[in-house]
Amino acid sequence: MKIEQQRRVLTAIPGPKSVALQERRLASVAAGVSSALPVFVERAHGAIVVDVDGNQFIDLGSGIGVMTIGHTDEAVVAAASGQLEELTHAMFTITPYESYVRVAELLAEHTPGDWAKKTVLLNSGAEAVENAVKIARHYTGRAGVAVLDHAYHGRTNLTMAMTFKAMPYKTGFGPLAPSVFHAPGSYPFRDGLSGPDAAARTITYLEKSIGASDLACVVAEPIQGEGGFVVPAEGYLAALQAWCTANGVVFVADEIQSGMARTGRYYASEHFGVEPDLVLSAKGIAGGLPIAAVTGRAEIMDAPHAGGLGGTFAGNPVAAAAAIAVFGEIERRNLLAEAGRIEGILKPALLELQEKYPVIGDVRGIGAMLAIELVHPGTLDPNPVAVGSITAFAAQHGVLLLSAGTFGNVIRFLPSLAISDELLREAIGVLGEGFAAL
Ligand code: PLZ
Repeated sequence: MKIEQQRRVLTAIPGPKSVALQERRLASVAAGVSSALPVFVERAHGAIVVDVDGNQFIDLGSGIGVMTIGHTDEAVVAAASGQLEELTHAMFTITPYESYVRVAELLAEHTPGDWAKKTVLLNSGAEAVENAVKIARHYTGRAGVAVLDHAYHGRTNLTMAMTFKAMPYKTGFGPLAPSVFHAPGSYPFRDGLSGPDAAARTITYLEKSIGASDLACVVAEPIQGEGGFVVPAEGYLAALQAWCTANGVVFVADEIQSGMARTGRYYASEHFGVEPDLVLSAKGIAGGLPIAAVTGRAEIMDAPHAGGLGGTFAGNPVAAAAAIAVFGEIERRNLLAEAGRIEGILKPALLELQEKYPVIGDVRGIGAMLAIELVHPGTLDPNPVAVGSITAFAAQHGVLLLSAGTFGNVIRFLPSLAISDELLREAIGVLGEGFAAL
């Protein structure tokens, strides 16, 4: 291992070099780009991130679920560096190359559904969402796009409109794209509804407020990411998909955060018995290189005319080589099983903390996508202040923890599947100290 897999706090957090860099950053980087923690990172490997002052953090966020197979994974680094020397760019829509095709084949193989599939590659998650909507509109000849409350789909004009939370994503950035409708979803901890009841509520909204004949697609995250790792009640997604199928509405699963082995299956949809028409991948697909995809039923994907989809850097050869390496490593190291190992350690520990600290209202998630929702004890009132205290405590003690949630009151755990039991237990220890210090 290039970096010892060990937590090490040498300076105050942030350390002096980070503080100096932060000054330069404030003078040169737009204020709208903020950082959760003003600690400048220098290197990373496996589950450890090293900052410019030499502090080593246990990374429980993985850059929001991107470094799923671990930082600077050897196979990914070798594939990407090798590719850099062979061909850095060609633009697939001018002259194609094999790696793009191979990524499409791998996605067809590993996304849910046993039917003919096709793929378009893009640069970012938001771009994948945009393209899914373009494809669904072309296929159906309809304009309406339905999303769920608490959803996050991106920061571009269309995806900003599809995202639920105004602040910080939408406030002041309008006008927003039209024909986007926000339907109530399923949030068992807060709405207390069963899957069928929550689905009935969503479907009533879709039928009465939009009308199926004007609806091109329903876009849903099988487990909501930014919204707070909200796991829908049992049966919810399947009922929603059945309604889509019955009404000629394209069902799109935004698996940008929940996909690529994070939950112990390639795609979280599999846990819910759902086979979406279109599946979106990004984040963890290429070990940190920017690439994203829309994959789905061939007849839907083939609806747009030749030349209708593309982009300069979309499906870049270096990122595609990295993606092929990620698929290879998931198989070779049987990483799907690692998500279960992580859940087996982390979830019981979180439930134990919940028994001790009633500020933890809910423990939820699947595999290496787990979360706790903090409340004022005995109520559902969100407690974002406690989240701030815990994440700050963790950072001071060498653990990177991310928050989430519409109310900012969720702590999410997205460790790399490469994290050892030891490191995970050590991070849990720090978390426990954080709660004791609250
Ligand atoms: N869909 C489900 O989670 C990205 C955004 C962080 P991009 N989520 C993290 C931030 O503050 O910008 C995301 C997601 C889901 C779409 C996206 C968008 O992916 O690659 O950030 O465009």
